[in-house]
Amino acid sequence: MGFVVSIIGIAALFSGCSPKKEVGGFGDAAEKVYVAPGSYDEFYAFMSGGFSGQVSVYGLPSGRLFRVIPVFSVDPEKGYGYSEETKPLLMTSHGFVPWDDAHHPQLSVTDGQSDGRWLFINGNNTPRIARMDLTTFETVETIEIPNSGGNHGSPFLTPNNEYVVASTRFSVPIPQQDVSISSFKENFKGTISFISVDSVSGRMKIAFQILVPGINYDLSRSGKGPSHGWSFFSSYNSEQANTQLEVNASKNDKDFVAAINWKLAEELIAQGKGQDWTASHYHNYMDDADVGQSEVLNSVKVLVAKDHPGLMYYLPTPKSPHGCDIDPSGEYIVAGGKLAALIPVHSFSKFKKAAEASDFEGEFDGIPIVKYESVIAGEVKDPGLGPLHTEFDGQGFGYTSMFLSSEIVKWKIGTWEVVDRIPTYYSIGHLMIPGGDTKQPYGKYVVALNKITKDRYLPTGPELTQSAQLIDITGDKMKLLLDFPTIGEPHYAQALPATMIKDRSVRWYPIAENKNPFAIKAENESRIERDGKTVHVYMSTIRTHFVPDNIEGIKVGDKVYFHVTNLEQDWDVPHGFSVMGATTSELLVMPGQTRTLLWEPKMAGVIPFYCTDFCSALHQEMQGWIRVSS
Ligand SMILES: [Cu+2]
Repeated sequence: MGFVVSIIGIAALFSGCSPKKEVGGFGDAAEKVYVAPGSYDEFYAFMSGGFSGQVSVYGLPSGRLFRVIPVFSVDPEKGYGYSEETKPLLMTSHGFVPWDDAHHPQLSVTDGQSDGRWLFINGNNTPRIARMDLTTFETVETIEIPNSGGNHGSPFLTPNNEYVVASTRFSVPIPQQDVSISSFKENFKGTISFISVDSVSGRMKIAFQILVPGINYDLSRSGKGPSHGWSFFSSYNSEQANTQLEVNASKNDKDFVAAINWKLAEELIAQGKGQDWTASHYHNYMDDADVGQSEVLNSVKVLVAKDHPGLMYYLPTPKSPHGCDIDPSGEYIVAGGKLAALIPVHSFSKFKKAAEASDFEGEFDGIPIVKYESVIAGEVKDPGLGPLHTEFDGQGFGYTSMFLSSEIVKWKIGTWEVVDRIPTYYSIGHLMIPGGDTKQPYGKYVVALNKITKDRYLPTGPELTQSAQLIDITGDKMKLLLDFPTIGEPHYAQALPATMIKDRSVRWYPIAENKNPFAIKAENESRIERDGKTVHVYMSTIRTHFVPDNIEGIKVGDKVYFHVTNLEQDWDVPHGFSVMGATTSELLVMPGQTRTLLWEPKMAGVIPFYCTDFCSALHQEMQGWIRVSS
């Protein structure tokens, strides 16, 4: 007896010493996420960097970080937003804005399935949408959205990339005007923007905007299958409060899911029913020469929703809904009522019938409200606290994130019964199943995108990393496999099978096809040209030298443009370039590419420059000098 007691005593002593009890994980979890050296991950996951303004690219199931794609933020690692070629991508009507809050990566789709061509993401703060090319993993286009106050419900694609859809989170006076904030109900409006995507080039253009009642539009999905042609948006603050929203926007028992018939909107625009509104906005894109261009557009076509019967309806939805997700069949619209004690699921076919029969319970600011009982398909009862977002596994189940009770809840489509739940650590926002918003999800995993990691990792001062958690959904019970840290806020993510894009990855740019106006195709084309106080240095770089490497004749007060062309034609051999005192960043130049650094010498002397990206055994010898005279 004494022996047993002492064993327990020792065990208690040891557990008392250990920093914490392990939570989650199971026997063969390590094996399931282990990707052996030299082997590839099965999925690419694209995660938003939230307030970092970037997108990060991870492998699943390993959770390894492969690349950070700068989107709305300047990035010294890649020279993005610093080189003359990429600066134009960050131009807006407010000037050069080198930051944004990026939330919802969205993979391009064909017939409702990921097609692996592009990735879109929203900038919340200064309303913008960006497009990345998945052959190069680079941002190639940004477009500003006018008549918007906060681009949160964005960019949710229609099933064939017809449109990137974006809604206004914060209603504001539209067009902007100097009015009292307390005149919210009279003067504040929202917009829903449909941005067309060219099917070949991917180029975006604001096709039309719809002016909608002034409430907060939060998240969106576009219909598919039977609901193709419609887009759905969760909304809150139907109270139209303008102060202390935590109380005043939570009073109504129900807010809405807004349904927009975009096929009808297209017809109305074609019939000339759109109003031309003055709305200055920037459209920035990398041109055929791989040089950023900015164009300023001055008007948009606007449809006023309440003037066009059939264009917009409200579906009553308890209670301050946040997420708005469509199941793979396109029949069910799931809204996460963040303050609701259940998950309401609307039926598209019931909604359509009710709309056609004018089965309304009233209207809100001129928009008909369909009767709740007439559109609801079912309610998932007692799901947990704070339902937010839902994704689908393609096997007949929905998975909903529960912010307040920090868990994922699995429920059955049709019976609406909860069949499983698993804790997350902690405070999950979005969740992601590879293809979980498409017609045919790939399933296999659900990734929890968490806000808080207290006591989960080694501490790093007052701020801890945010995290993602990989959960196996192949069996009846969800199983936690892995925690991994993320960049910025992993707000939302999308994933697709690696095979869809791996073999299409660009390895280098053919030098013969380099159309940059300042490119050189061989070392013997390198030269220095002066035009008044502007100097153009046409420079080549190849392992392991620059040409020219001795530059004389530069004067204090000159503007010196270094146009550096990387002549390498080999995979994974970028070169870097930087000059002492450069006030921006380095250049990072891909094989076959040209990038330009602007340098303004402030003092006489001999100034060194060098390659910043370790490229070979003689990388340290890759350097030169610039003589600056007063
Ligand atoms: Cu080098």
